[in-house]
Amino acid sequence: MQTLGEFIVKKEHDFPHATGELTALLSAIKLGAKIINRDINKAGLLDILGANGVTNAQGEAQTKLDKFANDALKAALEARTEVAGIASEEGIVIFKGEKAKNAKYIVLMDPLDGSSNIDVNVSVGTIFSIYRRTTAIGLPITEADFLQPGRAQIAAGYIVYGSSTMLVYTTGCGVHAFTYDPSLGEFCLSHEKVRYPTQGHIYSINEGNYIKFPLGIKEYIKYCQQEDEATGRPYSSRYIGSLVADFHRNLLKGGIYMYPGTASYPQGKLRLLYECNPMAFLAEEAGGKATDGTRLILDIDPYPNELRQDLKIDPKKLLHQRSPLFIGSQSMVEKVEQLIAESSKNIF
Ligand code: P6P
Repeated sequence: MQTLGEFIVKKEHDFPHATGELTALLSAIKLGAKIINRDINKAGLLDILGANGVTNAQGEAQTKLDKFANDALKAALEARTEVAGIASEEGIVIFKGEKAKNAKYIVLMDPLDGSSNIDVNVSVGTIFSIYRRTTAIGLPITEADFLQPGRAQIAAGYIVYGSSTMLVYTTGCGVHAFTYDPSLGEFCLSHEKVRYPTQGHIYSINEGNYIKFPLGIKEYIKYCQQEDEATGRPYSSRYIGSLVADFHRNLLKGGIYMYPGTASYPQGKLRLLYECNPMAFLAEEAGGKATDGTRLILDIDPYPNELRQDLKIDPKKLLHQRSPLFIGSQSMVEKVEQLIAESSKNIF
């Protein structure tokens, strides 16, 4: 039985900064996760379900648990000396005081992804993404510190609140999974160095949007449904409507999750910075792949020079930019990329 803290100390060479700092960062996230887990499990008994009458930065109805989860993680991270600020769909919070001015790291997060599923008792998740600040130590960070390409992440992970609660993270040296043991109040190592199975047989996409999908996506869905013994097709369609839960199942069993651009969401629905990037870091570290259909997610620059030069651009608005997402087993992602490329040549 190895706890998350013991594992980090044992793997101290894995974290290129300092084990103590990663331990402190992840223990703050662990604390937030335990609080969220406790209240999700009793959600039906507490006055904590449903909307709270507030809309978030993009006009989406915020649920009571979204706010609760955001506040729990914010408090846990703000209490640490390692964190200079956080960002989520609720916006950017630059922590105040000398401690924050000298803190090395920033954290982006989706405190409760898929929260609308809680009312119907379906798995949900917390996603986190950790970077070093770009502003010099000793100065307050700015919004631009949160607009780094995913390739610059130093750690990322998620907590999935399902039949068991699991924390899955990477620091760039493999993906490791820990299962929460409520009797100990600890996350214990259950899967070390998780890797995608070479071939996956599961595809996850909201086929209700089929009519609005680009041609290449329609062709890939048909490809998944064809009979072909050599490639184990037809694949199984599994879509929970909760990115973390779909990603976690596909990571362990092999598969692909897709959220393409649609008429309702031309750039896809998922947020590049606090959903796509952390999941893409995990996917690549587990031998998988994550693209927007043509570019690797981790190579997308959220704040390119042409925007930095344009003083009319408010960096805060770029925090919530969306991206199409194709993520999972490498061979499956490459197949959909191939069909997207071929269909784009056949427009006329
Ligand atoms: P749709 C949840 O709102 C989420 O961000 C992801 O967790 C999930 O995969 C997706 O949106 C579901 O979106 O449009 O299929 O309901």
